[in-house]
Amino acid sequence: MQMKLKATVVAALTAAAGVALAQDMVVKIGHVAPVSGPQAAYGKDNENGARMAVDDLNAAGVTIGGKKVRLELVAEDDAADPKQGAAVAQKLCDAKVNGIVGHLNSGTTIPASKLYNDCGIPHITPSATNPNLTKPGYKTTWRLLANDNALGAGLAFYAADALKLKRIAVIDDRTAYGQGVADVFKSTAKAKGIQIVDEQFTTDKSVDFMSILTAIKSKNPDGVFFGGMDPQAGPMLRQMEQLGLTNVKYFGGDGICTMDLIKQSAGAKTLDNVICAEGGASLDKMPGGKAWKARYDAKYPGQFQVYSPYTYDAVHVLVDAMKRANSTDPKVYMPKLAETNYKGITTNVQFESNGELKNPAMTLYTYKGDKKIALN
Ligand code: ABU
Repeated sequence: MQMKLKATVVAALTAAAGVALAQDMVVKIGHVAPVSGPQAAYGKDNENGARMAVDDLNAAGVTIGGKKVRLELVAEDDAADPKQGAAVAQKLCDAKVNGIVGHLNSGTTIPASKLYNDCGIPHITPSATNPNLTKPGYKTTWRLLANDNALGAGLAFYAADALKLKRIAVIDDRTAYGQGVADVFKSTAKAKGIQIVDEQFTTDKSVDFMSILTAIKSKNPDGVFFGGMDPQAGPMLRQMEQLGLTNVKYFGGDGICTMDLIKQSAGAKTLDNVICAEGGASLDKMPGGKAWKARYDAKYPGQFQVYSPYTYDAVHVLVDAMKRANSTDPKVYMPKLAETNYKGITTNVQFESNGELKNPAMTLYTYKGDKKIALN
């Protein structure tokens, strides 16, 4: 009899807990990055950061407008392809997610930003750095790091003022990011008196650069700038070593400034010639960087690349705006994003009126052996 009563009480409590869970409002956070193809390591790192934020927020408990909410990550793969990026963006619009973190690449984020504007859902990119992203003035577009105007110019200043280089060849992968950052580097370098001795082009799928590097070698440069990502930069560094371009500095933006570059360059000594720039503070200088990285490494061993701290903050920035608006409805909480003043792990996040981050930091890095080292 007592056993039966006990079972009834347990069933009632379980049912009550079930009802309580069912009553939690679900808030869907979309996330888009390439988690397949050559750039999958970046995409997984981004997705990990967003998932960690969702897990942390759910564990802490989130209440919006007096209601307990449960966050759910809707993770999509755009394979770094602009067409797939647009298809996935439309899918997230149709699913009426409450906010979006992404995309990773400028080439996918720029076309997707129009779709998000049309469907009225805000997106925060943690990594797309082409300045054109914020030019249309969409109220739905936000960026959490410095753009390529800062990165390209910062690298050119370093080449001219710190390294006193005179002859630089420029290569880009013809993507929105690669071409954009290379253009800023070129114009700033020329203004600083550096001669651009050659310009070559490749793609974000190529791995053989022997012919363009041979052409560049004949121009006797003291530096090479590459606008592109690490699946190209790694093999390019190996091939530069094979061609004897071992005393040539190698510049690139945040796209090459990854932990995977160490693996991709497979022991090439030319890795030590790399100078790359990221549009934020180094982990050591981020307000919560070191402690956060230790937690990330415990949860996702060996997967850290570069942008996961920004996807982590992006989820929090969206939820912070929802909390201040007492609403998860994008129409209602969107104006609150403009008033963001959020102490994140990357920085104290505030936005300019065009969606760019206020006062972004920039860090230059080099590599020594298998270590990535901040120069400032
Ligand atoms: N910022 C470099 C990688 C992402 C992009 O802008 O395409």
